[in-house]
Amino acid sequence: MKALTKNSNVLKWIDDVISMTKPADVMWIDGSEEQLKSLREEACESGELRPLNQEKYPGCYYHRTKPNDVARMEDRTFICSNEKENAGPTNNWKSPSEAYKLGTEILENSMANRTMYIIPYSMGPVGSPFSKIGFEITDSIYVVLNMNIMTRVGQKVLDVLEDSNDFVRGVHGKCNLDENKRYIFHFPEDNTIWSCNSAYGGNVLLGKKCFALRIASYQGLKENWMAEHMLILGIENPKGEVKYVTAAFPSACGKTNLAMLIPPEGYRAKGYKVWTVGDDISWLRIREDGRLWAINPEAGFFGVAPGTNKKSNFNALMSTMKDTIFTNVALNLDDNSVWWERLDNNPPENGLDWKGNPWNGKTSKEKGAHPNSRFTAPAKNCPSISPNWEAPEGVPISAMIFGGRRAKTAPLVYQSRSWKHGVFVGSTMASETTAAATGKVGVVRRDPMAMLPFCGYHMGDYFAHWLDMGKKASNPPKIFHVNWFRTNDKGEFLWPGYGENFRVIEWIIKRCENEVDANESPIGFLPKVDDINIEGLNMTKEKLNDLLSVDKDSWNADIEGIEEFFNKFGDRLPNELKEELNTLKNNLK
Ligand code: GTP
Ligand code: SPV
Ligand code: MN
Repeated sequence: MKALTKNSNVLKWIDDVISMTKPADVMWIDGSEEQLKSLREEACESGELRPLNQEKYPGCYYHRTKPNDVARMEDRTFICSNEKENAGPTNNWKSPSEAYKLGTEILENSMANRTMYIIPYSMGPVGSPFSKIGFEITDSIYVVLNMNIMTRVGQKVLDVLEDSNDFVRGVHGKCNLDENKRYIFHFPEDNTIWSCNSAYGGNVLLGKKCFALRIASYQGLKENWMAEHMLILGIENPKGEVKYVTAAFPSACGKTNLAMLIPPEGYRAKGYKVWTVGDDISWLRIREDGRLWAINPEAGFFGVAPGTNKKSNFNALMSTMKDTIFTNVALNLDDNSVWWERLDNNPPENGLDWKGNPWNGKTSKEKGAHPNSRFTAPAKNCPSISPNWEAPEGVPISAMIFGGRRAKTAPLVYQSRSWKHGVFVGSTMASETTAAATGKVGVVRRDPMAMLPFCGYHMGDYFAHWLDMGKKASNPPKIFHVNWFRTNDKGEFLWPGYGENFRVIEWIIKRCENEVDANESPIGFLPKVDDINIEGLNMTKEKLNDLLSVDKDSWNADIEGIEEFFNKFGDRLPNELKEELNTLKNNLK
C-alpha cells in the first residue's frame, strides 16, 4: 500500500521497523470509515472480535484477552534512559542498547505472516498547539480499532505533521503473547516506545500511558509543561459560571466516576451541572494569564467496567451504548449482550465468563467479568461531555485534587496551605493497590500524584518540576486532598461517594472563591462541619466530624512511611519537601 506521507523521517523509521519485523503486508490507517469497517469485518471473521447485539448496542464489539494478559504489568515496564540514575528509584531501568537489542531479538520476523498497521495519531485535538503526534506500528486489529476510539487517527494527522521530525515512534508486536518475553520499553530521550508480547490495553494502546504519561512527562520537563494522571471536570453554578478542576487518583480509584458525576437532586434542582472534559489524563500548560490550562489528550474512555451501573455512573454507562469495544467482561448468550459485576441484579444464566467458559451468573460463585475488564468508548458519546472538551487551548484550572483509597488516616477532604505544601501532599499520596495492574490487590503503597507507574524520569526531578511550575505560574490552582474510601471497623465505607462527592467539590470551589473559612489543622485546612452540605444524606454531623478527623497517632505512623519513601530519592529530593515534612512533624507533636 502506498505511504500516506512523504515525511522522510517517518518513512526511514518505518523501513527500519519493516526490516526488523518483516510483515507479510503493510497497511496505513487513514482513518476512513470504509477502512475501519473492513477491519472490523476481518476481526469478526478471525474471532478477534465478536459483534454484539446490534439493536441494543449499535457498533459495539466484544473482545477477550489471554488470562495472563489482563492488566498493566509494572514489573515488565522499563524506562530506558541513557543514564540509570535518570530513571530514578521508582522505575525499572534497562540501558537503551540492551533494551533495543532484546526488543530486536523478540520482534525480529514477528510479523512474518501478519499485516503491519501504521497508525498516525494525535494526542489532543488535531492541530492544537497543545497537541502532540505519534505513530503506532502494530500487528493487532484490536489495537487499531481501540486507538481509533482513544485518539484522533488518520490522514488529517499527517497533514499537520508535514515534514517534522517531532513525533513519538511506537512499535507494538503481539509476538506469541509469551509472558516471559513481555516488555514495555520506553526511550524518553528517543521519543520511542517498544511493546511486545501483550495485547492488553495499558500495555499496547501506546498513545495512552506510554506516550501521554511516560514519554510526555519527560517532554513536559524539557518544555515546561505537565503530563498528569488526572481527570478534568467543569462545575457549572446556577449563574452559568463554569469552574474547572483536575483530580489525580491512582488507577481504579474513581477518576472516571468523578469526571462524569451527576450532582445530587437538590443541586440539580438549583441548576448545578457537571461537565466532563477528560477521565484519565491531563496535559497542563501555563498561559499568559498565569493560570494552568488543561487539555484532555485522549478522545475516548478506557474505563473500568465492574461497578459501572445506572446509579453509580449513568454517564459512563450511556457512553458505552454505541461504537464501544468491551474487553474481558461476561457475555449473555441469550441476547448477545454484555454483563459485569454490579451492572444490575440480573446476571445471565446462559453466559460465558471473561475466560470464555460457560457461566451461570445466577448460581456461579466465580466472577463473570474480570475485575479489570474495560470498555473503550468514544468521549463524544458521553451525555455530560463538556462543550469545551476539544478547546484547542484547554480549560483554566481552579483546583487540583489528589486522592487515593485509604481505609484510615486521610480525612474526607483537606486543603493544602500553599502550592509548595500541595506538592508535598501529592508527593506523599498513598493508596491501596487495585486490579488495574498485576500483583497483590489492597496493599497500601506510596503513589505520588498517582504517577508512580507513569513517570518517565526520576521522581525527585518530577517533584522539583512541580515546585518549579508553581513558581512560574502567577496564579496556580489551589491544591486539595480527598478520600472517598474511609471505612468503619466493619470495613464499610463511611462516605456514600459517587454523585454525593459533589458536596465536597462544592466546598473546594467555595474555598477557591474565598467564600468559606476553614479550620487550621496539622495537615492543612479542614472544612468546618457546617460547611459540607449533608442535607438529604443519611449522615449525622457526628459522623461527618469523624470523617473529617485527623488522628495524630495514625498520622505519626504515616510519617515513618513518608520518611522511608523520601529517603529513596537521596539528594534529588527537593529541600522544599524536606521542609514540609519537618513542618508536618512539628505540627503533629
Ligand atoms: P483508571 O481508569 O484505572 O485510571 O481508573 P479510575 O480512576 O478512572 O477509576 P474508576 O472511576 O473507574 O473507579 C474504579 C472503581 O472505584 C469502580 O469500581 C468504582 O465503582 C469505584 N468508585 C469510584 N468512585 C467511588 C466512590 O466515590 N466511592 C466508592 N466507594 N467507590 C468508588
Ligand atoms: C490505569 O491503569 O490507570 C488505566 C488503564 O487507566 S490502562 O490503560 O490499562 O493503564
Ligand atoms: Mn488511568
